[in-house]
Amino acid sequence: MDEDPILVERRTGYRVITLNRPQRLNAFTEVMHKALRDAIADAKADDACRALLLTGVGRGFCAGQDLNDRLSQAGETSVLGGALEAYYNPLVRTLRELPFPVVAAVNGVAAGAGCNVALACDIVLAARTATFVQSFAKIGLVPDSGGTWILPRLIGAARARALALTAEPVSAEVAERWGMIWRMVEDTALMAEAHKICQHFASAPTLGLALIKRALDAAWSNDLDAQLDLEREFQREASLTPDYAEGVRAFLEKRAPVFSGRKQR
Ligand code: T3D
Repeated sequence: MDEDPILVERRTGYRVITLNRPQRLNAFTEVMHKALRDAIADAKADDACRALLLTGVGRGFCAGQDLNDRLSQAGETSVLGGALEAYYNPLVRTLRELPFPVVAAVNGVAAGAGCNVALACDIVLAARTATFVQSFAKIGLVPDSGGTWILPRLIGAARARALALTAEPVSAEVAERWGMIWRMVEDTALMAEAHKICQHFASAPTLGLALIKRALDAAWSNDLDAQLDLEREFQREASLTPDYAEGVRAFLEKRAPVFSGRKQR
């Protein structure tokens, strides 16, 4: 029997989803997409889940689409677009819209859609030996899974254009320097660091964090005027959460806050 294409671990206040097709550098199949979609939906539906950690088994994070599924026995390829519509695009939208932070622990090579799925996460940590590759141009394709949108916004037009056109790999060290990711850490420290961040989020003011995610994403298409209005609305919304009241009380009482992350205590 095939191994589970993803592994799910419940930790206190967060979940860990691990891509588990190491023999193919965790490349996506339809089965893996469906399992990932269900696991994320399950995490979203769980009130106790306040962060998500995404990583991979073995020496790869994810090598994008499993290309074995793109060649028929007769050696023909088929017209693409269906899997983007059905799986990749919903995945990227879901990661951005999840009402809690998503941390990617990029343990190894992240290529093609695997790279862009990682970059769609809220906080990207990468092991020193990890690399990021917009590998699409090597096989005549176009960066997808949000790559053409997010990459120039993260690292600027010149670097994004060159990476997309050349498919040159970027080391974790350079990715950090360019602002493509949050931080590079030593390989042996990667998971401990990723868990530490998720543990922090597990007791954070989750509703406020969800508003921060939405505000930052909206800023990319809003003008300043619209963004100022949005900030006012979101601040109003945040101020109605029990976590705001707790945060202020805790500050004034000089103690650590106890955030519920919920609408009501
Ligand atoms: O519907 C649609 O298709 C549209 C959606 C598209 C989304 C996409 O992601 S398109 C881009 C697909 N991905 C790629 O083109 C990346 C292909 N892989 C690579 O370029 C390289 O494997 C890496 C740069 C990622 C890593 O290189 P390296 O030298 O470290 O490892 P390797 O030896 O190439 O790979 C190790 C094994 O994984 C190898 O299998 P083997 O020979 O040991 O049996 C290799 O074939 C397999 N593998 C790696 N990537 C894929 C893969 N098998 C299937 N699909 C892959 N994407």
